[in-house]
This record gives sequence, C-alpha cells and structure tokens, in this order.
Amino acid sequence: QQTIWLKDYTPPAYLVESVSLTFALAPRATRVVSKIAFRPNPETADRSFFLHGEQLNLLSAKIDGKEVTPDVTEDGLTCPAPDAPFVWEAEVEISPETNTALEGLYMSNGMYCTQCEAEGFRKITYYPDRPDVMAPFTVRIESDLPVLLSNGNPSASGDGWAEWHDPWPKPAYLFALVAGELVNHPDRFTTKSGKDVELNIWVRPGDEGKCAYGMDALKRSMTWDEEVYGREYDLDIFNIVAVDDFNMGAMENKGLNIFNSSAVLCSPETSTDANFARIEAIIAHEYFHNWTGNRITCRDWFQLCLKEGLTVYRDQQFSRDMRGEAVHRIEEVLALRARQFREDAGPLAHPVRPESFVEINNFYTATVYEKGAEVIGMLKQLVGDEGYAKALDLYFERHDGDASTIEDWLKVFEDATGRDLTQFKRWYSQAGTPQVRVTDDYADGRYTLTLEQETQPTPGQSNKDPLVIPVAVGLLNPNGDEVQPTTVLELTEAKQSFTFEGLSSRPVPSILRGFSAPVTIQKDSDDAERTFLLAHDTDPFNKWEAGRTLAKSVLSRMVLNGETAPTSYLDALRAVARDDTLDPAFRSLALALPGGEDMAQSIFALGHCPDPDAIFRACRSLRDAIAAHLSEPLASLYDQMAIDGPFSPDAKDAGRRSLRQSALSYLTRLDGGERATALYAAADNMTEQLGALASLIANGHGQSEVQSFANQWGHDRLVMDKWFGLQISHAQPEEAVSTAEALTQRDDFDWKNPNRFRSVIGALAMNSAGFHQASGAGYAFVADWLIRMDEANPQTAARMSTAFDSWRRYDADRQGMIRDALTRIGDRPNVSRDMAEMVTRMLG
Ligand code: HT7
Ligand code: ZN
Repeated sequence: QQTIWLKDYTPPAYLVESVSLTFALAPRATRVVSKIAFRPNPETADRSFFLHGEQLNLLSAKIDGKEVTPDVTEDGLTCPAPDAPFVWEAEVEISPETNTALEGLYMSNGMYCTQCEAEGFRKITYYPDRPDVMAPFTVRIESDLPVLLSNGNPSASGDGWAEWHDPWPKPAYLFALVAGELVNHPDRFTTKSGKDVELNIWVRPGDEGKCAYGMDALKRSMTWDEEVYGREYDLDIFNIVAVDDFNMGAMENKGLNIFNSSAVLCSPETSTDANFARIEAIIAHEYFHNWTGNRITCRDWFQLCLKEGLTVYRDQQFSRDMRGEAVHRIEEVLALRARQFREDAGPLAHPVRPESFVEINNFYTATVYEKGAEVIGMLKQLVGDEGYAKALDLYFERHDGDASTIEDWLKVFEDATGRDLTQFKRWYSQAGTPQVRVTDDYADGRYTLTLEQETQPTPGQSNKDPLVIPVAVGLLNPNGDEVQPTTVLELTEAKQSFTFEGLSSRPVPSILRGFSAPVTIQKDSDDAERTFLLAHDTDPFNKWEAGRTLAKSVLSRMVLNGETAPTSYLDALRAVARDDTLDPAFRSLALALPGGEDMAQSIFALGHCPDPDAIFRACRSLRDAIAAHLSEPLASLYDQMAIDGPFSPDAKDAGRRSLRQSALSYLTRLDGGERATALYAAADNMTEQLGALASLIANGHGQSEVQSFANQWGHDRLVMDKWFGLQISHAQPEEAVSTAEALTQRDDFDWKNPNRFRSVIGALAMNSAGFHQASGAGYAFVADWLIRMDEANPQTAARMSTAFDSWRRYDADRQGMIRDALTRIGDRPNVSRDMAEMVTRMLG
C-alpha cells in the first residue's frame, strides 16, 4: 500500500494545451486514439514525462509524429520528452464489457458510459490524470448506436459518428462519454443574460415517463443559482443520462452529467416522497458543481472538500428554499449524526481535508461532504450573509479557471471581510466531533453561560487545539417567552464565559440553535427542562432537538435501568401530535424515535457498551407505549392528513403524507394492520403503498402484500430495489439474516448491480439488531458478500465495509467476531487496494 501525502504535492512537469480523442466503440475491443498537445510547465524545472494508465493495451505511441517506445508499468508510462511543446499520439485498446468496477469506460445494459472521478480516466487512455492539469477536449465517437454524447457542445456528426467540443479547460476526471439506444426528455432554458440552452434527460426506452420531475428540478436549480449566487450556465447544451449500474448517486461531468437511475428517474406511482426530495437535491448538487467543481476545480484530491463541501452546502441551501428551512435542517442534522458523527467517533475518523490516503475513492466520505458543508455554514455565520456574498463573488472572480486549494478559499474570505481565519482553519485539519460542555449560573439579574470545548483523540491526532465554534443561543423566561433572541457566541478558547444582563428570573437556555456547529452539547439538563423547550422553544430546530434528547434520555433509561416510558414524556408527545399550529412535516419528525444505531451511539457516549437486542426491545416497548397513549390523536391525524385530489410531490403534501405514515406506523400496533391493509390496497402512489407495506412488515403482517407487490412491480428495477430493502430493514432482528439470505437466492438478485447489492447487503448492515445478532450470522453474511463484491467492484465493496467501523463499541464477543470478519476480508491475496486500506484503518 503506497500512501500519498498532501505535503508531497508537486506541480505537474507538463501542462496540456488541448486534447483530441477518437473512440471506435466495441464491447471488448474499444480503440482509443489520443492526440495531446503538451507544453513544459514554466512553474517547475521538473521535466519527467509520466502519464497515468491502468489496464490499457498500448498499441502505438508517437511524439511529434515519431514512434516512441515508452517504459510501461502497472500504473502508467514514462518516456523521454522534449523540453519544449510537443504532440503526443497514442492508440490503446480497452474492454468496456468486462469492466465490472464501473470506473473508466464500461457497459450497462448495452449502453457505454464512463465514470472518471477520481482516477478513472487513466483506464481510458494514457494521460496526466490529476485535477491540476486542465485542457479543452475534442471527442469523436464512432459507433452504430444512435445516441453518441460527450462533454461540451456538439460540433459535427454523420452516419455512425459524432464529434463534441468542450471549450472550457477541464481536468480529466470531468470527461464523459455515453453511447446507447436512448430516448430523451427535452426542454430548454434561457439564462438571465438571454442564452438559450438545450436541456435533455436521456434514458432507456420505457423510462421517458419518469423524467419530468428531474427536468423541473434542473430548471429550478438553474434559476436558483442565477438568483442566489449569480452563476449562469456556460454551454449551449446540458445533458443528463440515467444509467442503472453506477457506484454512487451521480457525476458532474462538464455538460454531460451521468446519474444513477435511482437519482433521476421518478414518478408518483413508482417513487416515494423521499425519492423525489433526494432527486431534487442530487440534480441541484450536480448542476451547482458546474461552478463549484468544474469552473473552479481542486488542485489535488486532498482539496476534495473545496468542491464537495461547498456544493453540498449550496444544495442544502437550495433544498431549504424549496422545502422549508426548519424541516430540512433537521433532516440534514439527522443524516450528519448518523453518518458523520459515527465516522468521526471511530477508526475511520479523518479531517475534512485529509493529509494522506492510499485510495482516494475511500475519502468520498460524510466528513469531506457533510462536515465540509457544516464548516462553510459556520464560516457564513461568522462573517455574516453580506460577508459571505462578497467572499463568494471574489472567489468566482479570482479563481475562475483555476485548480484551487483550501488556502485560496479561506484567503478570499479574509480579503473580502478582513477577518483572520488562522484559527478557523483548524476545522479543515482537525478530525473528531468537538464536545461542548455547558454550565450556567444566575444571580442578581445576571446570567452566565460557561462553555468548555474538548475533542477526543482520533487516529494519528492525539492532541486537539481549541476551534472557533459559533454557538447560537437564545433565552426563555419560565413562562416560555423569549427574553434573549438568538445571538451567536463565538467560542474560541478551551473554556469561556458569556454573560447576559438584566434578566428578572433565571432563564432557560436554548443552546446551539439551528445546529449552528457540528458539535455535541453536554449539559446537565433534566427531562423537565427538555419538555419545557419542546413546548416553548421559538427556534424550530431546538424545539425538535428537545424532543429528540428527551426520547434518547427516556430510551437510555429503558435500556440501561429497565424503566418504563414516563407519562410526562408521553403527554409531551401527545401535545405535539395535537398541536395543529405545527407544520405536519415537523410533527412527523418530532414523533419519530431514534433508531437502533442512533441509540447505540448515545449509549456508548454515556460510557456503556450498547446491547443491540436490548435497544431493539426498548424501542419496541416505547413504540407500544406511544401507540397506546396517543391512539386518539394519532387516529384523528391519520384521517385528517389524507389528501384528496391528484398527487403532488411538493413539500406541503409530502409533509402531510409523512405525518399520516407516522401515525399509521403506531396505529398498526393497535389495529392488527387493518388501516395499513386498506391503505395498501387503495394507494395510488408509492409513498403510501410502500409506507403501508412497511407498517405491515414491521408488525408481523403483510405476507400476501409482499407477494402482490413483487407481482405488480417485478418489471421495475428501482421499485424492486425498495422491495428487497424493505423486507430486510423492517425484519425482526432474528429473521433479518435469513430474509437477506433468501433474497440473495432469487434470480433477480443481480448482485453486480450496486443498487441491488446495497438494497440487500446495505439494508442488513443498517438493521442494527439484525446485523449485530449475537450469533455473528450478520457479520459472516456481510463479510461473504463484501469479499465477492470486492473482486468485481472494489469501490462499492469498500464503501460498504464501513458497516463494521463501529466495532469497538460492542462487547468482547461481538468485537472478536467482527475482527475475524475484517481479517478474513483483508487477508485475501487478491484483496483490492480500496478494501485493504479500509480494513487496515478499521483494525488499526
Ligand atoms: N463528484 C462525484 C463524486 C464521485 C463519483 C460519482 C459517481 C461514481 C463514482 C464517483 N467517485 C466520486 C459525485 C458528486 O459528489 O457529485
Ligand atoms: Zn459533489
């Protein structure tokens, strides 16, 4: 395993002026002819000519028209080259059909497509495959297939060929090519300066009815980026292609975004509200990359958060504007805690800007993406909205066309606002979730909040320095009136006090409003204070947070002390259910309980070893208690939230369906499945059909519905992914592994398809009590499949291996079994570099 270090960065010896590629497509023998104009980089004296290349069959190579014989190794080639501009020409042969790793040029259902980020272009041809080498590309595609696409604008075409030219210099990771029998959903967009842009979503025949929402989301994203960031689109055409076999959600290739079909195709009958929301966010994310990622890219892969953190932050802003600030913020935080806090607390913890890696694909993580976005949100709070807008304008002006760094990014904020960000920069280099301990004191009208910060050691970082933490605080008086509106305290030292004067009584503090920083708060509050905040906090995030901490505290006591659910908690929840002034989507979130993984994290943080079975039993018993105590308001909510009229995926109707589903999931515990069975039969949309089925399965009903669902939807691969996943995620713990095992025996368990693989193996890994069965069957099952997948598709296998990253939380028996599973995965002679690195870090 060769480790690559940020500190070792050196500029490229040669820069590229232009690239011309010709592809003669054939499933097992695609010929790629490249003609690349190089020039020496004036910024370095280094003249070693190295081109990356992997799994390529080099047929010929020339420099300035003269045959050369390069020195070819497993990862590239070297060749003597002039200390002056020259033209490199090469021809290679590759085999897209046998490329199961889905990186480089590969085939999916007869269609050719590419995935080049991060280092996939080197599997297409020899090239300096690094993001700081940027060039305009001209691409000719030769094939009998009817649709031939690449980046940029179409420049010419004829029978069996098409040519594309992308005038914007780009790194190779943004290259894309698609060829297939595709149909398009066309539209147009006029930019604010009057440029007419052709828009297309390309899909397999039969899927054209699932494109309208994605197209609408694209046009809304284009308008939003013009209005909020002043960013216009810069080509004549913007193409999106849906592909079934894809390692991640989507890819922002210049002018030719390629999407996992699950991240773009949708219709009311086949997609849930959650699918619609995800699709809207991913379309926006990839589109926003056109400026934050493509026009301004990263100097090297250590700077990944420069494009990903910023683009996630932008797509979150967009989704909040589309769907409601409070509800979306709660959903962001739920996802952050589930994935990023978990990562930060375990052996895979790393800084937002990592300092080393073996395989960069392993660093497309929640820390780089979601924590990277939180860091930008904090920066915006510290410099204010105006400062942020000025800094972003300067960023686009100063760095357009550049391959930039985090230093460049922070410098524009310093220059635009005059603020010194030396200490703030630690957020990029220091891993781990800071804990902020809060104590308070009140005397003579003066209220003092004392905040202390501490970050636990993480791999390779034993000492932690204080960070700049914006802590948004409000104060309520004992009547529930706000006496101090939200104010942002800047915690910069290890321990710091903040005073509020002129208060007539001891206030109740509402800390970390809006989740103003990615930290955990420790405060000796009791359930009475939490109940008070749940009832009175004016900050919607903290109102929800109060209910969440209350639920966790109740559940922890049920797990650890065998207590039963206190009536005060059930009454508080009933008040929320009955409060018609609250947005339905908010009420639905407030009625949801923390899941098994969330509780395992909390119980471990309290200093106990989590028992997944005990957590499962406590959650079940709390759900029963809630169902019984709230049966009357839940039953009326179920009726009240029904929607008459045609389906709309908008946030308002989605919120009503979500609250109705939440009521249903409790009521099914009481009514023997009567309501869910009726809803399943009557549902005309997937949100309700699947929600009803989930409620039935979770309560031991629904065998016939499981069958009828498969009969109805067997032809639709995306719907069937849901069917596979649902049976496992809602299975009783002792049945989860056998259910997963049975599903893998089916003919339609096409395990090489990452979506299908995730719908079974991923769903089991996320069923906490099922995965962590004391027998170890869950670990063995997941390990077996990871080994198999690692041989076909290392990227997807390595990502899923994170299922094991929380192993040190558990008891000695479970730890032993997980260690054995990881050793078995990592000790194979043919283990991939991706997986080897993950196993080493997890066991480390
Ligand atoms: N920038 C992309 C990240 C990516 C990726 C996408 C698809 C398949 C493999 C991939 N490796 C890296 C996606 C994004 O963040 O927008
Ligand atoms: Zn991205």
